[in-house]
Amino acid sequence: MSKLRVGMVGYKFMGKAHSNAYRALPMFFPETAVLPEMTAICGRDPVGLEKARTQFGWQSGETDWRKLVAREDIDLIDINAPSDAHKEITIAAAEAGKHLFCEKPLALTLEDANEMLAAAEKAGVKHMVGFNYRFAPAVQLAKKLISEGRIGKIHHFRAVFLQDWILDPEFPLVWRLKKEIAGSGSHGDLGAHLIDMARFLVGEFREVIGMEETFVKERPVSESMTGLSATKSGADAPRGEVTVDDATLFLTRFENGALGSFEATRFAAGHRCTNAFEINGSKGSIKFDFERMNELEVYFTEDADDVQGFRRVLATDASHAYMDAWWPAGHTIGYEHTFTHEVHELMTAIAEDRQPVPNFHDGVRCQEVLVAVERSIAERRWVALKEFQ
Ligand code: SOE
Repeated sequence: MSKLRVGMVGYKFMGKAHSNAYRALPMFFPETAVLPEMTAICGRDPVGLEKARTQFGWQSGETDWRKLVAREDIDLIDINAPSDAHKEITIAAAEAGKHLFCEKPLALTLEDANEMLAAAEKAGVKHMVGFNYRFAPAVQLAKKLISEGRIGKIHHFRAVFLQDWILDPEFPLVWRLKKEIAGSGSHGDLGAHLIDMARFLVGEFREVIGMEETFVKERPVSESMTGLSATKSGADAPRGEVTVDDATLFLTRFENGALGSFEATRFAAGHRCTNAFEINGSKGSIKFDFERMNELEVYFTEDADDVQGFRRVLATDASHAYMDAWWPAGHTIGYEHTFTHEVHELMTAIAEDRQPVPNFHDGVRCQEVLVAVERSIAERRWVALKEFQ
């Protein structure tokens, strides 16, 4: 069994998710042609880094990503540090001949995303972008039903990504609320997943029009966050400006004529992680909600009249993507499994000498839609994707 030596930058929320995936892969997908070796983890704070290194099971640690990238005993660099770090690390890693796995959104700007893709292609390395929700078995089932024509021609794609973790105006000004670090707010963080899902299931976007709002314009300053929580600052803490959107909504017309609507917000009280879509076709419909990620609701117009209606399919049978590697039918899986499947695709693609999917091309396409929506909001008009291609 050959091994691929991984060096990972970042050790918080995504670092934990990726580490867990690398650890689970040999146990549940032992037949994967290339398996990861958790060679080195990298982060700036030596104390936090060492804690993560031992907890997650990495062999060594580096506090400077440049040293990590220069190491000869590393084949792939996994970048899950905040978005403003993606470009520099990715390009340096590509130039050092390392394969790349980068979290979404790929970059702060479309120009940066294109540069990252160009660097990866020039270096001839494999590149993957972290749109993990594609890898939920129920989503894979939706893709299969669509590809087999079982819901016919698609008319509508309706998607929402709803969270509420910054509803409290006293929630601190963490990095995800700063444009220079995150690129955008709900739009790039949550909307990017919806855009990728739409491209995966429906196809390319033709034109978009959007609107956005920043409901809380200033927040108490805070240094760090873990997952989606941060320590609240005192009442007299200095305030800083929120420079990203709290919510972004947009409409699209797809190249294939389908219509789409999208809503990404962190102000949907009661919604912790409602990443949901509905697709309506000429022969049926599909509904998915990540909070019930093992299920897919399907409706087929061809069902007999007396049993017409949505049915709930539990996508946990061995016939469903990835499920034969886990548990007997009916034993559900969770968020972390999407990352294991993602890393399975990454390792398999490298072993097969092909680009993983989704890769930096998908990251760039997603970035084009993000930017098109931003331009449409700034200029209050429909924007064609052709303007960027
Ligand atoms: C935070 O909003 C977040 O963790 C995103 O950054 C992830 O990409 C998404 O999967 C869930 O929400």
